[in-house]
Amino acid sequence: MKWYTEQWSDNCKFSIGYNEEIHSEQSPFQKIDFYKSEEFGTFFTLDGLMMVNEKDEFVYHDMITHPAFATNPDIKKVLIIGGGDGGTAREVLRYESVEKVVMVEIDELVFRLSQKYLPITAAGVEEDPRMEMIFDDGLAYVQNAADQSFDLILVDSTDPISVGEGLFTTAFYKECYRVLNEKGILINQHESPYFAEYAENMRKAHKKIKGIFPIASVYQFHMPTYPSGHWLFGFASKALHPIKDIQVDAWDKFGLKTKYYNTDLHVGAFALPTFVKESLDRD
Ligand code: AAT
Repeated sequence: MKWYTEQWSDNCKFSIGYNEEIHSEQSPFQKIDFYKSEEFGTFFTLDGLMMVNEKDEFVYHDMITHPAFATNPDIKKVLIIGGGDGGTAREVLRYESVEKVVMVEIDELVFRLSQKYLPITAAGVEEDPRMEMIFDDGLAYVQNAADQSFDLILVDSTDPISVGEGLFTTAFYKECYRVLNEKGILINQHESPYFAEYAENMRKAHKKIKGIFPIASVYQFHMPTYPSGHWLFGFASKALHPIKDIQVDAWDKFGLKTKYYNTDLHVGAFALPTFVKESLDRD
């Protein structure tokens, strides 16, 4: 067996045994590698970092999508930034009430290779008539988008290195605020509280968003293949509070079967461990 290894910190590595590397290509933006493994099924990495695998993708894609819809069941227009594997779009498109989804992914090759090797996330997404796919930089897209044009923005991005860096800036979060309508919600990549480098990125993102949105919280979930397995999304909003405004009955009425998310877990996910709260509150 061969081993894929990711450096989680200076002194900690995570490895997955794989049977076969099925694709390796340098796109204009990043190095893309697809592998086949027993434990996690097919998975792919960007610049050597785990993005998606068949075994735990449901955790991530449930958690990036459903908390916003349970807080505002009237969401109709959604902007996805990144998300090239299609998994986030797949979950959003399960809501028949959604009228329009714009997905802005910088690297078309990630989507094309996911269509070929990861149908679990990418199949059917492009064919949905509500989808508009744009292959461009997410920051450039929001800079040119009209005021108040979306109900929800989901930032399904890589970490704040290389092409993903612009999606962790104050300028980007400000543009998100502007293009969201008065009940708008922003869900963004919020990294991990555990290893120092990731925790620093978590803290910086929270500080920036807190200065822009009146409601800015963070929620957690268990993602076995991301560094430390303890991962976070940010929930920022112009008006709606993820706990006070949750609409349990309305969400149940959608009748969606989910494998990770439920509305009890929604409430629990916003209850953060003390070390995470202290880290987020530190200036
Ligand atoms: N659904 C979980 C998969 C991802 S992949 C993140 C995607 O963001 C990649 O396809 C990448 O090409 C895209 N991306 C990066 N920067 C930009 C940008 N500036 N504009 C648009 N798309 C971008 C998330 C994995 C999270 C990993 C956490 N460790």
